[in-house]
Amino acid sequence: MPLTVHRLSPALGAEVAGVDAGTADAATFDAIRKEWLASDGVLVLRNQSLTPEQHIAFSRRFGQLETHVLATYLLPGFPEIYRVSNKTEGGKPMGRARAGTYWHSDLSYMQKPAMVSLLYGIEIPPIGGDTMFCNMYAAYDALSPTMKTMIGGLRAVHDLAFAARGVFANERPAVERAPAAEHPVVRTHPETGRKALFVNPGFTSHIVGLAPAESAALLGLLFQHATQPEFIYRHRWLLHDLVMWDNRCTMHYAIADYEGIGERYMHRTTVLGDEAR
Ligand SMILES: O=C(O)CCC(=O)C(=O)O
Repeated sequence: MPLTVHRLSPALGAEVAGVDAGTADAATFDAIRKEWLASDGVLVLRNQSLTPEQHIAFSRRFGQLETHVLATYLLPGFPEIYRVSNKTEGGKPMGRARAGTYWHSDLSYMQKPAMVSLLYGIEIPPIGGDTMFCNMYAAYDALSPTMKTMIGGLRAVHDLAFAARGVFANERPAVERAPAAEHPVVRTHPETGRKALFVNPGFTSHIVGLAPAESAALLGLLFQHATQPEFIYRHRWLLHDLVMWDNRCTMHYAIADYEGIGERYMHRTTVLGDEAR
């Protein structure tokens, strides 16, 4: 079945209407997957109606699911689902509040970083709570040939304990158990064959073989370059969107600007990918 697809921004992103992820047959799933790869990293399925079981089953069609290291935010009975929310129940958080309020690529601190994350918007505030995505293929392509040569053979360390000093300060015991991983600064996407920058402010602690000041300066330059508005799509959530982002060629940033405005409750699954090469 051909899908009806609309590009959401020149930078990246596309939306598909009229498909039901919960009941998609194999041909529909293949078409969704093809459009996801063609979207440069963000595909939005509108108007979904997914039980946790359906969300998990749809996600498993991409590959093996990961159980998030922050166990307190997992959906009871469904360890594959990580909850992102500003809501509380009986005084306890219903999900991680202010999750991802920094540029990052999911699980880049793991040996096999995430392939795709699938975030389902179950409650959204009337305004605010957008998620920004940046296209790391475009960021790489726009570098000068000399810079591409300079960074081509470099590797960087991604470390959740590094993040623990900042955004994860309240989660220290859990995140400091996670070992660090080393990846190329430029990776080749295993499915599209395109090159993408693969460093992010959230989890990349340093570039291997550079002095600390050199590493900080180069990473700062690459982060500033990658997050230029021209490379960004800002997703304004509609109720029951299922947003699927490719962590191999994008970074994302969740904007925490809705406290006192409304409640936001989301379910996320994460599919493991290959080692970055
Ligand atoms: O809440 C969002 O929009 C995204 C949260 C996030 O960054 C994540 O789940 O990795």
